[in-house]
Amino acid sequence: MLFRAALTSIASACFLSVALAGTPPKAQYPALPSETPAHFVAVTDRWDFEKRDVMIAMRDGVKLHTVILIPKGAQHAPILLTRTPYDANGMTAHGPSAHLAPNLVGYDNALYTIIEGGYIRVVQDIRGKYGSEGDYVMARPVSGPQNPTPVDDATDTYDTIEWLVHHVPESNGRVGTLGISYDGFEPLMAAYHPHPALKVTVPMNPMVDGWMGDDWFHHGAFRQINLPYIHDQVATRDNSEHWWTSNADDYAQYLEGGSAGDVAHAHGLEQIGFWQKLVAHPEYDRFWQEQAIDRLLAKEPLTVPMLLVHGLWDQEDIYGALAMYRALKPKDTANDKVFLAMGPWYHGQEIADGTHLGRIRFPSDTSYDFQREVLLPFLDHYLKDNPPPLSVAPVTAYETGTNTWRHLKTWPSAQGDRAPVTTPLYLGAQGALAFAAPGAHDGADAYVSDPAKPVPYRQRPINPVDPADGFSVGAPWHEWLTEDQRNVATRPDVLSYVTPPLEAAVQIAGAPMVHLQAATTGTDADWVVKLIDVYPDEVAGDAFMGGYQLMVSADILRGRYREGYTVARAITPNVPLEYAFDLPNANHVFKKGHRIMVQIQSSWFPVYDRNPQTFVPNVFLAKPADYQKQTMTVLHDAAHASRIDLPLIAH
Ligand code: PG9
Repeated sequence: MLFRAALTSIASACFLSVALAGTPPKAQYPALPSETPAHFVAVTDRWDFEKRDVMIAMRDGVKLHTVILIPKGAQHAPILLTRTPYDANGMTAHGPSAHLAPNLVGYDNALYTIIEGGYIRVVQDIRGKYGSEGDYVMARPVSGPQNPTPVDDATDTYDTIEWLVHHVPESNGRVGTLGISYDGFEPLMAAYHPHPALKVTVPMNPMVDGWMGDDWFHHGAFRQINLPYIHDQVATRDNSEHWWTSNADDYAQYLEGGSAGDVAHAHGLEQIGFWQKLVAHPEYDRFWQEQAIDRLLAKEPLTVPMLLVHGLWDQEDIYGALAMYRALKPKDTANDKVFLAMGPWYHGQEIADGTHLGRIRFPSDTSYDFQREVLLPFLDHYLKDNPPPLSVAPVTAYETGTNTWRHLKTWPSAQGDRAPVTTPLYLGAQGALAFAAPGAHDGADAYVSDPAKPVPYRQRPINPVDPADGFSVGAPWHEWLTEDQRNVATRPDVLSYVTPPLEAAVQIAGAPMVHLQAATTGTDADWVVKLIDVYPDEVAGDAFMGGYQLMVSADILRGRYREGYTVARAITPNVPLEYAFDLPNANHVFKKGHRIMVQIQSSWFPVYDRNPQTFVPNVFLAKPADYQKQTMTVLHDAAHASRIDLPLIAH
């Protein structure tokens, strides 16, 4: 009893103290002090550079995290600034190494400008990402109708440069901005009401117009392969939430997923502001027009020299650099402000290995050529004290096929007296393709486009693209535009038209223009048109290239935008209509003995979401029953001559 009473009183005392304190009593252990110091001080005196980590206040008080790497002993050094949503710390702490260059991740470590040039390197997290304060808005529009605040990437760049030139005494007060893709959008923003210390911008593969032909849509067809990017980029400040897959083949994954809206819903994208905006703006309305940077900068005075860098096989932003060039060039009357460098590259390859792209081999490292012959001299000229004279041509363009660098005055160019002449190439009967117009009764070809069996953009299985790993886990995502089109050429829903082997080389320089005469049994349709270089059946010394079908230019049009991009209109079924749209620029020579091919299909899956082929107000919200098989007819008689206008250079 006594024992019980004692236990009861101990128990009730314990209960009382737990109830009173609200926490269980601390267990008593012997002390074993932590081995981690409260504040570890890194020893860096042997480093060949100094690293400063600062928070720079913007005009609205928001502070942006900025990493500054200064070569030891630097004096009068120019500053190279990159503003990024991709983690300034991660981009500057590779290695880590006592030497500056090996710390620079990704594109930086390939840049001679930084490794050899004695530049001060600055990388900043844009507002709302990683170490920076503030709110994140995808490619934040400039202050104005789409952004009611007084701050944007242009003002943030201005404020950052203002701080840098007053707080980095090792600098010569001259600043250049450069970056790729999103980081390439930032130098364009820097050029909008620029700071006087900004002396040059280098937008590389920049995102310029997300609707027209860069990351989000191409001519109205949605690039659903970017859903994982949107998810990871916007869900959290530090991209710590990752897109999941449940199928090793992206083709099956998206097919089972339904519409792009259904796939997004399955991953919780309704929570993400940018996704809500995409769903609300499937058309080229004011939302897109007012943030297209080519339109914005075209209205501004042109003061800061700009080197636009473009990849001919850019799988993400194949539109932006040349759209910007077209918009700005008319203002550059002295031809000394807007420069263009164009190489045989995937998105950003100009800073990676440029000896080959997929199966296509080049005789030199084209990226190294660019860095050494174009980028470094360009930056040195505009940024260094006592600069060398400018040795860079207004346009430096790699000509594929002949694999030769061309130094030109403009693009598309008058190469001496060889300016491109618009020359139609006609589809014909029995799969023929010719410079001669078709005869009166040449006819038409038809195929059934079945949304349940869309044409894959690459050979299956298509490993999922993974934004958390640079879009490339096991999947040669970055090479897909150079993949052999024989993979799909024999499908019954792909039409191929081909010339005989060429008796002389055919050269094009510029944007081919599609004029397709076609009909559908449905009320909406996608048209994918691919201009292809067919290699000879055997290629000596390169077995893989025998008969290879290399796309040199290809794109998609969502048929509902046939009459204009601002309003979607249903297609009248069974009526031949013209579908006109431009393809990406090419600078290519189809060599003697090669053949020119055009392929036509109505899906490119899953890069682009499937067109239901029955008109629905918003394709994002299409329901399973909306997806219907339709018969597509491509016409090529005299009254309905389907053609591609080639920018042909006469020989
Ligand atoms: N293509 C990517 C991107 C650019 C701009 C907006 C969104 C995505 C990129 O590589 O950064």
